[in-house]
Amino acid sequence: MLIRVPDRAAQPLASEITPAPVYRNRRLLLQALAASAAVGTGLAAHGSDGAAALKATPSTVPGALTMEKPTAREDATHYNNFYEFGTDKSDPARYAGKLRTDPWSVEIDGLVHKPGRFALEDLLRLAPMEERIYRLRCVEGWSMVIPWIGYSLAQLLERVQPMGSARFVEFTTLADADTMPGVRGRVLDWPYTEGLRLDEALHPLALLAFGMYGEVLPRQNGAPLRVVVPWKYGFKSAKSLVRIRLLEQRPATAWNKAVPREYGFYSNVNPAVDHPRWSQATERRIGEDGLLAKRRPTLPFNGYEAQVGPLYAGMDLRRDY
Ligand SMILES: Nc1nc2c(c(=O)[nH]1)N[C@H]1C(S)=C(S)[C@@H](COP(=O)(O)O)O[C@H]1N2
Ligand SMILES: [Mo]
Repeated sequence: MLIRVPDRAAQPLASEITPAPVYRNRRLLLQALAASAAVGTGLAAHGSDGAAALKATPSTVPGALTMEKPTAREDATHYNNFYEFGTDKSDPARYAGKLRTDPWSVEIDGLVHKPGRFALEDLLRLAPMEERIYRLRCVEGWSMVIPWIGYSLAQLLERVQPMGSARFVEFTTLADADTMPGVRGRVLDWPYTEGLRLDEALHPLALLAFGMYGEVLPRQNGAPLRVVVPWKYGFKSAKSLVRIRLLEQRPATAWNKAVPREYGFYSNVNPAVDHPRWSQATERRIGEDGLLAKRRPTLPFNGYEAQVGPLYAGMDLRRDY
């Protein structure tokens, strides 16, 4: 097992597990120094609960390291959408503790030459772990900046060798009524599924994430592995993945099935196309609220247009929302 709960005394210093890009401005450097001082006094770095550290090196993928200040870990782990655990933002942190993430495996099938069931241990070793600091924009109008750890989804997809006929990728996530109270209700048609066009899934920014903030993913954020597609609304980034299937036809996706008029298949972040019930022009950054905090403008493709814009050349993004 690569992931095990480490002996507290053997935990690395925050300076070893907090990658260099996080130090890029003075304010962050001071925070990091405070965190390493906390280790010296026996308190856990990151204010976290002793989760296993996950080493990573800063990503060299263009666009992968936003310079924006990361959201506080406490906010990113206590303000979540993970409807399998309930619809309240605090439900995932409250109820996800029961999720069993060991053993875990992911079935990869459909139009691939090398289908199979991949154990988490093998997925953790498949490619070097990179830190990527991505903006995450929820379709509800809020955003965060999260330092993820993982590698490009393309590295896994290339391993299974998609057939020439494969055009789409479907993601299926865990639906376990015993440990996930939300799955007993009917908010969505479980299991949660999502999908991407194959060329989107192969874009180097599409991330298969195993960790965040220097540690393995907390359960409420999609342990033990999830997708993160930073240029799309957050619901495209499926948590707690159990199956990846390559298809010729576009797969059905959970939110599109539930409310097709509101949630399209593409769901690229687009300030020019409003949700039928609210504007998408601006967003609230979590942790920066308060009466005087200004909403910030939402950027096309969530700020990743330079990297991913060419994927959509010639498309009408009002029709293909
Ligand atoms: N399986 C599953 N994945 C999911 C969701 C969910 O309800 N179930 N919610 C999505 C939504 S709406 C968002 S905004 C992001 C939130 O990720 P975070 O809690 O790690 O910030 O997860 C996405 N992935
Ligand atoms: Mo979301």
